[in-house]
Amino acid sequence: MNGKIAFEEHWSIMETLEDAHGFVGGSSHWDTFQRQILDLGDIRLAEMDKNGIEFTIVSLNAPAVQAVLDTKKAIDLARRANDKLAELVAKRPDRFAGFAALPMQDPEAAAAELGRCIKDFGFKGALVNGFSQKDKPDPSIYYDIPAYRGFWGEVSKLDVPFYLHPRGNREASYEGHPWLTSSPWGFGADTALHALRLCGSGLFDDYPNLKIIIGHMGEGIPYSLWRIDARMRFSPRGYTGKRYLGEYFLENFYITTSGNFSTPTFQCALSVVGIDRILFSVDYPFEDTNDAASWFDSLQMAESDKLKIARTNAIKLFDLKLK
Ligand code: GRE
Ligand code: ZN
Repeated sequence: MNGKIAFEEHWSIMETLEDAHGFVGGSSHWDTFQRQILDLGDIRLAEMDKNGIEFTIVSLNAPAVQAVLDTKKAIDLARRANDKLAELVAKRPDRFAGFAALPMQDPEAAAAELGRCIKDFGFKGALVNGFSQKDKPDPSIYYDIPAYRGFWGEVSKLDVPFYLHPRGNREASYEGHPWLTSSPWGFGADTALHALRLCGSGLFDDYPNLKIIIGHMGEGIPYSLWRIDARMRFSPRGYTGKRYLGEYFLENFYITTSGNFSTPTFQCALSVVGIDRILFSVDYPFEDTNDAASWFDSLQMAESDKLKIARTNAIKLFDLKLK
């Protein structure tokens, strides 16, 4: 299918490149990977063209800004990365747009940076790599806490989507099994936890128009949603949302197919969130664009539904002006 839109697609500056190294196996693969992730031109466009992807919203790699302990440095890094991304996407506005990287260590600075990127660069929203570290590696800062309500107020005012993207975490219970901390498990587990914390904090009662995107077919939440609400009747301790958690998930979240090209998983996610809230993405260059696109293209479903997932849902969500 042509005309697809993808938006969990990563790019890196030299300064954040090393953050990806540990996740990319083998030195020959690393050579190719570096070329792919640093490029915002011919290499990426050729992959998009081969796989029917018309438009990509590009974001900085993970964890990048979220792992910079010095807040001033985090603010500066986000600003420089966003400036550079703006310059590059402006060369091909017909094919690329940007998501803002945000210095979440300082909620006010993060809100200001988002506003700048939307107003000055026409970025389509933000992509943030999970919790932030500030001053010292511990504790992890999640954005449901009261210090972030003002930030969310600004996101709500700007009315742009916020992509909650994974990063590695450091659960004590993962000790001795470092593979558990990253993309096979920990990325998704921590992102799901973060999403549930947002739902349970009353955030969406305060700002009902917030639009949060999570990747990897919903990071496991669609599969668990029924049980979460079912068990919450008996264990609601500390839950401050006014409504059932599932209602927030179904009204305030969108999910993408990034990095999870499994048909049974897709069927589950689709039947839980519905055709308007599931959208195509790849997770380039951590994933192979052809794996994502050929899997998606081969799905047996009505073409009109496929077009929503591949394209029209994204046009609506990001208010894209594609011809
Ligand atoms: C990602 O950014 O999506 C990612 C990483 C590292 C490994 C896998 C992955 O940053 O999907
Ligand atoms: Zn990703």
